[in-house]
Amino acid sequence: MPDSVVFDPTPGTAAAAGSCWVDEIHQGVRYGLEAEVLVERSSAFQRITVIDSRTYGKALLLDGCWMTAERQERHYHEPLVHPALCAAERIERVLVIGGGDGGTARECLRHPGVVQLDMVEIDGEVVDLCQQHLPSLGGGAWSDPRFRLTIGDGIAWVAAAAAASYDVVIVDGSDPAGPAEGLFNRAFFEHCRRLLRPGGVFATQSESPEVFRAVHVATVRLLREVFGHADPLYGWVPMYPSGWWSWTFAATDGPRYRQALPERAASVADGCAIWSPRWQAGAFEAVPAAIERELQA
Ligand code: SPD
Repeated sequence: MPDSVVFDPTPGTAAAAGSCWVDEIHQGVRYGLEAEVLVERSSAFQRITVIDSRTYGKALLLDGCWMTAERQERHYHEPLVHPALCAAERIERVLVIGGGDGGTARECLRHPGVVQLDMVEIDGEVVDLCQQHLPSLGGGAWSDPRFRLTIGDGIAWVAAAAAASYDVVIVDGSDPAGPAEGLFNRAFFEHCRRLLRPGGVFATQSESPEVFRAVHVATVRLLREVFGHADPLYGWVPMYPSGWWSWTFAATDGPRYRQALPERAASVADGCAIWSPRWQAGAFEAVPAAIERELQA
């Protein structure tokens, strides 16, 4: 064991030969990775970019915004999935809207109590490219007999689905522009609530409290109106703008998602890199003071 820590302060500069800087840019700030671009194409819905980055492995951008990367994705998928799956009254039937890279489905299917997982992703090209270039994201989910993939419109799916037909509804969309815009409004959230059985839990990614603060606060407020309560959970996805991220949870019968059921938690915790019941407890408490005031106003 060395007697002192070693820190290399050499700043990075130009990208290495064959690589370039790939950035998501917001309001005068760039969030970038050094990478080689593998795929750049437009689907019927959006521009899809797949890169091989020096630090985080293969990664996906949609319309120029970071979605996921092989060595970052657990920071995002574990906090989205496990507070919901460890708390719902039952978890037999799970619905995932979006989630085309497969990471959310993979984490859900680690719970042995899940009998059927419906995933509705609007862009089949995202699924194909992730299966081809980022296969570890979905892992065994793509061939799991409990998994049913529909390429279609998640908004239409929730509007058409029968009331009380799911135990957990998870929204893993991109930012509220383009194809994901309709995943952040009252009508959509009301349908999600309608689909839940008693004791059911809803979860959605709810953007950065720093870079997308207005969207974040509006999402939590709207969910509180629709469900009567909702709570944001704060964590980090270092590749996303500011690195600071949030997920918001609601349930049919009160904030049951704040407390992980010990047996469910025990069945997944050892395989997690970020989530644990202790991490979750702190993350629900870590509401920035100014946002807490804003949410109470
Ligand atoms: N700005 C990034 C928002 C991304 C939300 N979804 C990411 C997809 C990962 N499954």
